[in-house]
Amino acid sequence: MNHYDIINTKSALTLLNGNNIQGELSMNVKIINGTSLPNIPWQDRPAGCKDVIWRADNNPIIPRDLLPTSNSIFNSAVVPFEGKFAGVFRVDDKERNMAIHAGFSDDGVHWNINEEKVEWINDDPETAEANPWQYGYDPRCCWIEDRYWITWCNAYGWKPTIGVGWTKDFKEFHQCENAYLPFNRNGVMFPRKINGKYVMFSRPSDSGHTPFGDMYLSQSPDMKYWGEHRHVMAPNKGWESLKIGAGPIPIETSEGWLIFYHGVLQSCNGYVYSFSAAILDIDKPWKVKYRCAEYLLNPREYYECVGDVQNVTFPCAALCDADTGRIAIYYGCADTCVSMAFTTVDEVVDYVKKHSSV
Ligand code: BMA
Repeated sequence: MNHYDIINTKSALTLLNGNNIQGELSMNVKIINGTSLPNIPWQDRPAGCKDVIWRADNNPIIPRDLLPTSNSIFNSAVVPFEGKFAGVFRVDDKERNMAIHAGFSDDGVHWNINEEKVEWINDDPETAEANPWQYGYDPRCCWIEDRYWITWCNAYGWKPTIGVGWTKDFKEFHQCENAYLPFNRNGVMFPRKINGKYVMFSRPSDSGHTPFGDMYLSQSPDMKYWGEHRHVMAPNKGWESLKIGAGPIPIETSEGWLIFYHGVLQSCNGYVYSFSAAILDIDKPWKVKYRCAEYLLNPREYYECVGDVQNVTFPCAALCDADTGRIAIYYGCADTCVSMAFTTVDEVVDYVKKHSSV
């Protein structure tokens, strides 16, 4: 495979003197198995901004009180759906129950979120009996083959592990068996089978506000039985020195799997959640090819620093347009609201490679 394939399309970006301009497309990094998303929500990098990832100027795009009953809406996942967009949202209500709600959007920016939480259908009565709903949070959503798979932090006996379910229409949601034993968080699926197996990241943890954690991945022939566990990454640099966890669904590129992940620093005033990117081997995704030594986005805007939990930027989804390499990232802010940020595949891959600690 030529890792520097150039693809040309009519409507894309080139970079000139650090500014995005409309023009002839020349993407250095090719997106594999991606889809055209000409309606991807997008804002050009603001004049004078030198950051690899830049924020939307209308952040936060989802306020905490979008629903009459919501205390906060954050750490949520969106996908392209029927030419528009749909998603699964973490909604904590005013009793402080944590649930997942479905939502819809024409443009990926303005969202209608259902007031009613998702009622999961258990196709197997034994699963229903063994795993009654208690709480669920931090959903991710991944199109694989013929449906949208959803993973989330799910209570089993009031102890967090990874819940698994699916939907085809964002109206009817089916719940499967939990993937793992407690304690676990940040279950994130890959968008296709690798070597004949489904693959999912997770971050084994403890019952509380886990003061540790490495990223692992597990493999499954059937979405039910998960094994062949592999260690992927441990905390490394200062910004992520306490614990790390997978974020959006990995993006397949000619350089490897592009992932965004969060990292936590323990300061004298509490945890600080930032995020960055890494590139993993396509066939053995537990092998890290490049890993950015620096964070790419950290809490510094008011809505990221002030809220129910201060200093949190927590990405759970990324849209990607295969034609232009544009990426729109959705991230939770201060455990309170949802914001968006933008980058391009070329820029983020180039930066990660040049600033890699691996
Ligand atoms: C993690 C999770 C996230 C949350 C973060 C910061 O452990 O609970 O949902 O955003 O802590 O509070």
